[in-house]
Amino acid sequence: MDGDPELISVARDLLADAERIVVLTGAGVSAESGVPTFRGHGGLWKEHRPEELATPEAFRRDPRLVWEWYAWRRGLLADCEPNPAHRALARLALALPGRTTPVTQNVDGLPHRAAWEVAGARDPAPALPLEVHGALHRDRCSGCGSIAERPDPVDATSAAALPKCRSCGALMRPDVVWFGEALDPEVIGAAFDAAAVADVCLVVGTSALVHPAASIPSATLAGGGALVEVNVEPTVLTPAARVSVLGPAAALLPSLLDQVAEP
Ligand code: BJW
Ligand code: ZN
Repeated sequence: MDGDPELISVARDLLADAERIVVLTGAGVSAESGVPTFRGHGGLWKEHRPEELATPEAFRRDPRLVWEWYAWRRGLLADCEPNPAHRALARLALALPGRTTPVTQNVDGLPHRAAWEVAGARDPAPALPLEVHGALHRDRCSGCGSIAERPDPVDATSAAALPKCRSCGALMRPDVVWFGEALDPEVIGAAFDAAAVADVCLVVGTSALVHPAASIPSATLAGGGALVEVNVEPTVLTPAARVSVLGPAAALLPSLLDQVAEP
């Protein structure tokens, strides 16, 4: 499915006329890079639901199991590359600096890699999204909160082998936001501020079921702006969208955005 050309044209016009755009991406934008989504077809891992694994309670109960899951996902990501959807979004943000705010729920770091790739000699900053759910490649201390980059794979074969904090000795954990945990108020606040003044919120590849991130498009609607949705299937946001284009993000976003991003 490659999207209805008429709907793509309406979406393109809305984006071209917008002074300010906020882009909210979810797992679907990375699906064509080979990163599994959470819900629906081919969603994540074994018999566990993310809601049952991605919680502080699960980590307290069985940190080895949780680390095994995240180590497996880090391993998967090592073979994944940004796809044409990530690059199209990076081109848009670089073409409209200060007018586009990219926000992602994804922890895979692929938008950052696309931003650096597309920016070349330019500053990638306008295309680096607000990562409202953190980043998978970083560790954070479950005791003192200190952050560490981890270039090597985590050994999750035994509880004793799990990584410990160099400062306080507590267990390290992935630097991501689990269910029941607060999002960084500065990061999620900046996303809501941008959404509230955006003329268009472009929502790509999210089921929009996980709050507060799923409420970001509502802030644009409340401010009088419009939603443009790109997804392979309808979502809870579809009835509120001015235009909803059905199809895979990597196939649709380059043709949808590249004319908007032209100088
Ligand atoms: C494609 C495609 C292609 C596929 N092209 N599209 C209000 C109402 C109800 C509940 C709550 C509420 N407010 C808070 C809650 C509770 C909870 C919550 O939302 N629960 C609901 C599930 C019911 N929220 C929280 O707990 C949050 N914290 C919080 O609220 O704290 C309050 C607090 C304040 C003060 C002190 C203490 C606490 C935290 C939420 C954290 C979510 N974390 C995760 C895991 C991150 C780490 C990790 O990756 O392991 O984030 S869960 C998981 O879901 C991940 C994602 O970012 C997030 C969203 O998923 P996403 O991206 O939408 O993926 P999918 O799989 O759901 O959808 C993929 C979509 O792509 C589908 O639509 C496909 O069709 C589409 N698609 N291929 C285009 N090629
Ligand atoms: Zn520590």
